[in-house]
Amino acid sequence: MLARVATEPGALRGWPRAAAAPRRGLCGAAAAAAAPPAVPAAPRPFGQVPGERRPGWLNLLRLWREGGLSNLHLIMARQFRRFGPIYREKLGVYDSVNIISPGDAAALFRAEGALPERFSVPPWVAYRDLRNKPYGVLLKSGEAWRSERLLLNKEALAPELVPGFVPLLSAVGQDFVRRAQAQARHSGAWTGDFSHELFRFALESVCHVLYGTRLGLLQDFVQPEAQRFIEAVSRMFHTTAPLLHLPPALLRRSHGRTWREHVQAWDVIFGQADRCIQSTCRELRRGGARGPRGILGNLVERQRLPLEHIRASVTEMMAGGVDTTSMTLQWALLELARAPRVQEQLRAEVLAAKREAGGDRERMLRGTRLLRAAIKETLRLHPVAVTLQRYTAHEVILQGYRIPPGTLVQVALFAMGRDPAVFAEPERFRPQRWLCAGPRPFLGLGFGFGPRQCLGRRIAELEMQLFLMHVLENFKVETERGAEIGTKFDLILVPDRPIQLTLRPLEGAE
Ligand code: 2DC
Repeated sequence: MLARVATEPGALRGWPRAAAAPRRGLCGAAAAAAAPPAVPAAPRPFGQVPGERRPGWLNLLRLWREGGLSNLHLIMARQFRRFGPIYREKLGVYDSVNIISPGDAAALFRAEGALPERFSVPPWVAYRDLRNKPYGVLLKSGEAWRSERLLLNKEALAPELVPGFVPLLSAVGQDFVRRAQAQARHSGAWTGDFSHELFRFALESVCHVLYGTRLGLLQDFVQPEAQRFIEAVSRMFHTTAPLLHLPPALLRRSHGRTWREHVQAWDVIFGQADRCIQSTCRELRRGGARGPRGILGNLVERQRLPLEHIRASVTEMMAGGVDTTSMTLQWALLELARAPRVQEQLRAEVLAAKREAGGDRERMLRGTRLLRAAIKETLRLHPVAVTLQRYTAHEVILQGYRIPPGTLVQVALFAMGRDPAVFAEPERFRPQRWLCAGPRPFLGLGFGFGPRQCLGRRIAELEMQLFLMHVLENFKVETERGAEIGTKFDLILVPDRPIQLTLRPLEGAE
């Protein structure tokens, strides 16, 4: 029942849109919500923000009963229909204000201060406390966060890094194509559930950039440790969700099964990342400057960050780079298979760019705007993160309510992406909507915003662009019509059932 509600066109319409002046939107869409809400004469007090004033544990219990949290994104969409574009809710020990309009997101990010803080996933913090491990940049806060983040930006996010990343990521994309071609040789096409292939592709990609070496995960034989790592990351996400709203102090002392599994999953993740980090460091000491150095090598060489801290953040990047890009690519392939015309347009763009750039991948990237828009469009419909969160640094007015400093505010990314007041025909996959002239403020928030946005963004974007480029040059992507695929909250948002896809070699492709 829930699954239907949120996908229905117009399902999110109909709340009192107080004072939202219609504005120019995305390709003519009436993006009323993008307008900053006109502030009423006197802002209303925080206490009047709509919502259920029930104890947090009661809300949590209800959420559990309605599908064990895996419908969190749909339940949020329903709360917006019930309460309007802002509501307050206490889940477990965490009290938050939820917003859905891009104008409010803009106001929130203006109030994030110089040291922005997001909700810092309590089970992840509790694991590090339990094992006495330093936090990586994802979990750090304050000045410690800022200085480390600035150093990491230089090695992972800065635009100057693109020329170095492109060959590393393109090589992995090419290997995927080679593997797919070999698979297709038997029966003319390669059909199946690609999630495992894409997990391996994603891990291979992120490791190439981090360590400068190849693991060889796109061959028939996959090392069991790599496979174990992949499974551990999924298990880590899966076991985070049910622990998310419990107090950390309780977690650490808990003997529950989910917590035990969570700890074991992190142990595997850290163990495997440590092996990769150590062997890279050994190579470095041997002066092994063969081939590219990788992010880890550069961080160690620069010596501005203690090794312990480098390890913590590199481990986060390695774990963060598996399910995120692979799931997004899976959604992208599904959307392309369902929209053959869009797929043809993208292919035409890629092939034209290839002729123009003579196969220079970096130049090709500059000539493929629609391809980049297709990734944005995929993340609009299928964001990895259900919400973006910030603790306000000073008072901010949202929908005419005074939100005091220190409040946890969440931008409901999933609900926003499907809100017809923000995106015309939200259920349609239409990358073109991103290519129109005019400002599109706070609409493409798939990687977050500002100094606290996703550190892996550059890697993820290039990895996905290059992957889709290689695939579109060589294969037609198809899927069987039939069962609609829904979304499930598993800490990150993932498909609720396996997706069957076919890669059919194009005539004349090498
Ligand atoms: C989960 O209510 C739902 O990129 C919570 O690569 C709020 C929340 C807070 C932080 C979000 C998390 C949600 C989803 C997963 C995110 C995470 C921040 C970073 C993380 C979005 C929305 C992710 C997947 C990282 C994970 C890196 C990790 C493996 C070390």
